[in-house]
This record gives sequence, structure tokens and C-alpha cells, in this order.
Amino acid sequence: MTREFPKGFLWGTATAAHQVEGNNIHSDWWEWEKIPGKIKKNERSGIACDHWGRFEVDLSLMRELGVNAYRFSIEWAKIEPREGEMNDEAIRHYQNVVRLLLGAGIEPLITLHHFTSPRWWAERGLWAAPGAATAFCGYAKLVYREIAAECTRFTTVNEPLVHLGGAYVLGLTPPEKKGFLNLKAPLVGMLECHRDAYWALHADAAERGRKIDIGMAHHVRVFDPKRRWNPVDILTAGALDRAFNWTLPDALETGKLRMKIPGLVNIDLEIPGLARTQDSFGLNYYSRDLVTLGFKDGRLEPVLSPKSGRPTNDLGWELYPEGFLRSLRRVHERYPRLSVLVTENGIADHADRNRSEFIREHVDTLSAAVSEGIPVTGYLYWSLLDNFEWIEGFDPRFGLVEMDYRDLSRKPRPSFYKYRDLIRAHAPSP
Ligand code: IFM
Repeated sequence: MTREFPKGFLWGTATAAHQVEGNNIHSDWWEWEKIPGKIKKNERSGIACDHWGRFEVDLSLMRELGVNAYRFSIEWAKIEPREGEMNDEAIRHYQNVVRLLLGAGIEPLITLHHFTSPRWWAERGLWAAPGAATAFCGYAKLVYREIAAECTRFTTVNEPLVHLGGAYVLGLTPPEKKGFLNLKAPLVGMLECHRDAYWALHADAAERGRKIDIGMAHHVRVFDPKRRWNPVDILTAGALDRAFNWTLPDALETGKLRMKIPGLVNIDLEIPGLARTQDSFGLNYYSRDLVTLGFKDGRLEPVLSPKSGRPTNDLGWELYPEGFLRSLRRVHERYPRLSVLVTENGIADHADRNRSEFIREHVDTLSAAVSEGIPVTGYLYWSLLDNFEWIEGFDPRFGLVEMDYRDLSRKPRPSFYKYRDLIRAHAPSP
């Protein structure tokens, strides 16, 4: 099915620095990964894919794929390894990346924070550190002025609630805090960081006579009741949906931070200057969860269960393209003024058995959304390369390009060529 996508539609792929670049030695994760038991098989990010050293190889792959956009993150820990000390080599590296992408006709889409932080900042308390917003905003301005003044689209924070949920509620990632009570301070701090960076970058861009687009990349999951007619499951799924999916984008629209899950969390406050600090909606869509209520550590909590009987990816996530359309519709209904950029969508599929079909189904879904009038501006497949999947280590294979980690060689999978053909088929006629 070939439907028209809007002129200038972005077709691309996405990566994140820590997952692909290698040697993120000044980051909080680098030290934490050394602790046995934190990452599956005790793997460490190490040299990862050496995307840092082999960027030009990966750029050739992007050219072969025919993309016109590439989403990647800049690593703050490499730019500012010690507080106030900027690393010129890192700045030059990213300048080169942007220059090469622009030269290849590939729009650089820049993420400022994708899960990892400089260790000095983490030691001071990450988002909740005193002066956190000043530090983050200083970094953001430096990136804009020194590296990305020619770029148009920025994501301040990737998947804010996945990041904070893992780090402050579930205690799975650094700094490993457990319990909802820990969430409020870093959440407020993060929103202040975002707000200050949003206004500062817009001011810088305006001075240069440029218009830029700034937002966050929100991980939206579908939460359905496990037992469709069970009122407890329905209420629990609804509470989770509101808390996980809409707390952050609502806050960026209204300036009001409200999160309520009965018995677990109740946050309600206003953050001055936060309203209307997203210019578009960055949507990361992967899957859905079926929800029920169960006992965990002696208390009633939402329990997620993947058992729908439908096929799953290698991580056990249900393949559910219908949820993509449902999510796109909900985003549009909730924020009609915003266009939507699909900042991530992908599948862990080591055998590459389902990836081509996965992409085709999701792109078809996207074109259905476009026909309904949902203003979608682009689709970025996660990920260009296999990479370091956080606590899961290197096992999950999300890449269009297969990595051989023994010699760091790259091999495009069949789905790479299928995605290339699909991009070609959808390319706007000249
Ligand atoms: O690898 C991650 C990425 O860092 C954030 N979004 C989801 C991806 C797959 O789990």
C-alpha cells in the first residue's frame, strides 16, 4: 500500500550515544556497569559499536538506506567530563558528525539527554542536584552554539519516565532508588532543566533569525485491562495510562505536574514557565501491556502481564501495531496543536524474522493516521545498528544492521533492504 506522506516527511533511524559510541568513561553508567549483577551476563557497554570511531562507515550505511534524517544523542559526559571543563575533541567530533550529515542531505535530530549523565552531575544528585537546571541549560546552550546552530529539531530528554522510573522507582538503574516517594524531586528538577533549556535555545535561535523545534521523546505504551470487563483491571490500566503516558506531555502543555496512582503517588503542583514548552510531540512506540492489580512486597500494585497470546519480540514485548494507531490518535486528540514525530519504533529480532513485516505494518498504520489528518512529520526506526540495550546488555538485536561484536563489522540485514525499498516507494515525487 503506497499512500502519500506529507512533503518533507522524515524517514530515518535513531540511536543513542551510550548504546553505540563506546568509551563513555565519564558517565554514571560506566562505573555502575562494573558492579557484578547489574547488567545481564555482566556485560559492559565498553567500545559498544565504536560508532564514535566508525561514524563515516555508519554514514555510508545511512546513505545506502536512503534516509533523510538521523536521530542521535550528544553525550554530555563527553562534552563536559568534569564540571566546567569542556572537551574540545568531543565538541569537534560532534561538529563533524553534524557537518557530515548535513552534507549528505540527512537532517540531524539531536537529543541532549538519553539516559546517561556525567558522573560529576550524578554525584551531585542528577536532576535533583542544587543548580541542576543551570548546569543542564549551560550544556544545552553550548551544544546549540558550538555544534548544532544549523540544526532545527531538538529533544531535551529521551523517555523521561522510563529513565526516572528505572532509576528512582524500580531501582533498576543508577542511582537505584526504589519507591514512588523518590520520584517527585528529580521529576520536578528535570522539568525545570527542560524548561530553561527550551527558552534559552529558542532565544539563541531567534537571535540568529532561526526557528527551531524542541520537545521530549515520550515513550507511549498501551495499557489495556488484562480481564477486559473487570472494573479493578480497568481502573488500574487507566491510572497507569494517565500516570505513565500523559503526566509529562500534559505538564509541558499546561505547566501543571499532576500524577496520581491511588496509594502510590500523588503529585500536584505548578511549575512556572513550563506551559507550552513543546513544539511537537516526540513519540516512541513499541508495545502494549495488559494490566491487573496484584500483591508486590506486601502491597497492592499494578502488575503488567504480556500474555495476550499474540506474537512477541525477543524481549517478550507483544507485537501490537494497532496500538500505534491508538497512540497516534490519542496524542492528536489530546494535543491537537502539535505535530507528531515518531522518534522511535522498533523490534528486538535477532533472526530478522519479523522486522520487515513489523516496519511495514507500522508504516501502513502511520499512513492511515496521516489519511485521518494526524499531522505526522516523520518516522525513525530504532535502531540503525544493534547496540547496548541497557540492563539487557548486548543480546537484544534491534538493528537494521547486524553487529558482529567480535570485530565490530557491520552487515545489513534483509530488513535493511526492505526498509530502503519502503522509503523509496514513499519518497515524494520530485
Ligand atoms: O534502546 C531503547 C532506547 O534507549 C530507548 N527506547 C527504547 C529502546 C528499546 O528498548
